[in-house]
Amino acid sequence: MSSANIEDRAGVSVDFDVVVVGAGFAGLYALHKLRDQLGLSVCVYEAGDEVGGTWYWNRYPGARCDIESYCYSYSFSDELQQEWEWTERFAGQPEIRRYLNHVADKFDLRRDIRFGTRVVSAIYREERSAWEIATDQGTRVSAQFLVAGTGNLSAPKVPDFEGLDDFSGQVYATSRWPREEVDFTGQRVGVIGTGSSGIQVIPELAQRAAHLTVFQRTPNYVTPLGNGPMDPEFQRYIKQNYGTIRTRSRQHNTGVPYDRVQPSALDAGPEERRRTYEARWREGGFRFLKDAYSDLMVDKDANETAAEFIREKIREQVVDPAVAELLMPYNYPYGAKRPPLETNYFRTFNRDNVTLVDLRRTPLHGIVPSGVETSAMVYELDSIVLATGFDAMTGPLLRMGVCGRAGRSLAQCWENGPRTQLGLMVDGFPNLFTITGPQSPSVLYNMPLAIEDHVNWIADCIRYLRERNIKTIEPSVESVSEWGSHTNEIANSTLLPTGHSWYTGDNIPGKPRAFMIYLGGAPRYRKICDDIAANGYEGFILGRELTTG
Ligand code: N01
Repeated sequence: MSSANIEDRAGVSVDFDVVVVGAGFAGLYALHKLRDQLGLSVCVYEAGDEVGGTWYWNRYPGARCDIESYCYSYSFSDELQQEWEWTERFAGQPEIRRYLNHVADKFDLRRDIRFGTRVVSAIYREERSAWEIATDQGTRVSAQFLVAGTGNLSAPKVPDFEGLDDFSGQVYATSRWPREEVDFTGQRVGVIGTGSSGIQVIPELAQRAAHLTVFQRTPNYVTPLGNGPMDPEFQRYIKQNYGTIRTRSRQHNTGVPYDRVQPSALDAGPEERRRTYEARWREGGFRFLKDAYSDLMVDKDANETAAEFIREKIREQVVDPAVAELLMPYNYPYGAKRPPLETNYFRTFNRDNVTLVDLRRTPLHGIVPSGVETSAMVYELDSIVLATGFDAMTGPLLRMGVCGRAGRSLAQCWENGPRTQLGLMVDGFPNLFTITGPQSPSVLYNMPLAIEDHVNWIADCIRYLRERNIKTIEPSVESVSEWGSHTNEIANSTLLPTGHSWYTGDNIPGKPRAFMIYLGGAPRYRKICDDIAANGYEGFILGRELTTG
């Protein structure tokens, strides 16, 4: 079916095979795969004005990826990976946005994307076995399949600072940065939040503002990114060996071709351990976390060796010992909050125009017209930058107004935390697929590869259904419960659930606590997904008896 007549101007509904939500890495590949390889009619709704998803919205100074770009990119087209030249080891947001625009052009994707259009409700109509999707532009369409490419970190946490609206200066959020360049010259700027976004934006703003005040609640274990220009020789090597590199990446839990991890930090003597940590520290990326010792995330003592090494490095970089002490994380294991990677972060606190405020000692009371008020004083500011994070994993899906069978909302279904089969589907929500949904490896894998794996699985599933004239698929209640138990069991055998962050939902007041990422590793996960498909979608209910409207 051609996708030329997506909807008419009078807003009359027209059916699609598939509606995809989001035009980031996930939505773009889903559109290409489902439209161009399966021949389905596909309509994509995207709230932003351009493609890019997370790389469209998070355009704050310093935003860049922290998995090497030659890995943090699509693998589905060898032509694409051969023709695209990365200029830096870890591409900045503008370059990634250019890359995604290039992908959209190359595969002629824009014609089936409705930009500036947010999905506000998606209701499953049982009598038609179809989804009815409504947007904020007043359109209503129906589709047999609904594919959420809404991302894991796309719903900003709504800050609950008292008095924020009364602030007389400007407020910016890293997650919704303005398109126009913001000139901070001569300004007193405050940044609230020292997660990955704060850690990237702080060194940049320190160079632009007259004075920068950083409001830190929890210090982070931060290791160097190790960015630099892409070496042309290395780029040539990658292109010649891309097939092998992608295979090796997919065999690794993190989706990168790391291969030097050693079994235990505790088996190594102090000198050998130091040498290993030093080497991984210098190499950058996630090598320190993922390519040093494999027991860092399961053994507290092993973890503490890495944690203490990082604290020593903070002491080395920060001149004022009192400031260094404030920047040191102590009361949770390394990696139990998502560790940020830095470029010049700690050294920024050596600048005369930067002040660190410890919100644990002097809690933030609220925002007043002239600035930020803590229990100690008011910090007078011209601009406030919120780097306060996201309602992660479940937030983007719950904000879409999804209702499944019998009018049951996704919010009701997930009131005690996400319930899914494989992080891909939800019981009671037929034909709804969630790309990198909660309880899949998602954010602890390499996202473009995680997305490709999921989209390929979804495409195979739809092809299977179509070939057999099956109208609906949904997981059984039992399979969902089993997947939840399996996911929790693995998570609880690690140190990760002991942290308090968006991994667990702790960053959002009132959100049910649940560890939302599958930690069994992407290779094992992929095999489970493949086996389920090979066994005729074992654990899923296939609705032969239903007919589309
Ligand atoms: O958000 P965060 P983020 N009062 O939740 C603080 C990805 N990412 O946007 O830790 C005071 O990590 C909060 O303090 P605390 C990456 O996966 C990737 O930075 O809750 N402070 C914390 O310091 C990352 O993990 C890249 O005590 C408050 C900060 O705000 C994820 O996105 C770049 C507060 C929030 O940190 C999220 O990162 C950027 C309050 N009321 C992001 N509320 C790459 O490099 C929150 N905070 C690829």
